[in-house]
Amino acid sequence: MHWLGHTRSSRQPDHLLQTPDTLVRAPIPGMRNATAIVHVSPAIGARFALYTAEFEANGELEPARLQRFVYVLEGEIESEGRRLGTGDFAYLPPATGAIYSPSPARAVVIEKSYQALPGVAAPHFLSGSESSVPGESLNGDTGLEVRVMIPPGPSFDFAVNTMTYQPGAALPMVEMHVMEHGLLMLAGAGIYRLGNSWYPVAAGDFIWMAPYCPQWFGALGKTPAKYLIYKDWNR
Ligand code: UGY
Ligand code: MN
Repeated sequence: MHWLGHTRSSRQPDHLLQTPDTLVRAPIPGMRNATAIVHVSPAIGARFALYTAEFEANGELEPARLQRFVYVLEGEIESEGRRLGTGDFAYLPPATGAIYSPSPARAVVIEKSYQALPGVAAPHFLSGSESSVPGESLNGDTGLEVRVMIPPGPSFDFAVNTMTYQPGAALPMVEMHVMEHGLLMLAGAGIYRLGNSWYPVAAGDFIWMAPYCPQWFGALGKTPAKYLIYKDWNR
């Protein structure tokens, strides 16, 4: 990468592919002994922000004005009295839940302004472990498993899932939908169609898809491909 200015990263009006060679680290307000890689934010037109928080020992992230979802990529963090290890997640309502890291750790943080629905109660704190969420096959394809981390129902205005593709598995259709996506490749590799381009992608890559961005993925290689995917939901 960076050979004569080459990169797989691409920024288009309806999507962004961000590869590890182009990531820039910078602190954001409310962080101590930590830094952020902001993958997507309203700066590009998204209605949410998604960043990787990289914590040193005794790292801290203060509560945000917005609701948050946190997924631990590596190490251990603490929030609301819970210890979260690799693969664990938590939902934090607006203005709650500082995040601490006793030792170095990395976590995905998603922030979104909560859209209330009349007569529907706002969600409370929750935490869990991605590996204990039962996998559901997508449209009966046993090669493609979805794990839904946020409970369904109108309280939550977004969803965060993982999708695991066995080598050769693919989305059954090119999707075009009103929801936008933030996606972090967690493992494996494949080809992502975004708009009218087809990109090779691999673990560590990030993708943002604007509403109605045509999208399709097929897994390549000898090991499963897995990604974490955010979408606005229920509104
Ligand atoms: O939930 C989704 O919209 C998902 N199937 N999209 C995607 O994987 N690009
Ligand atoms: Mn989709």
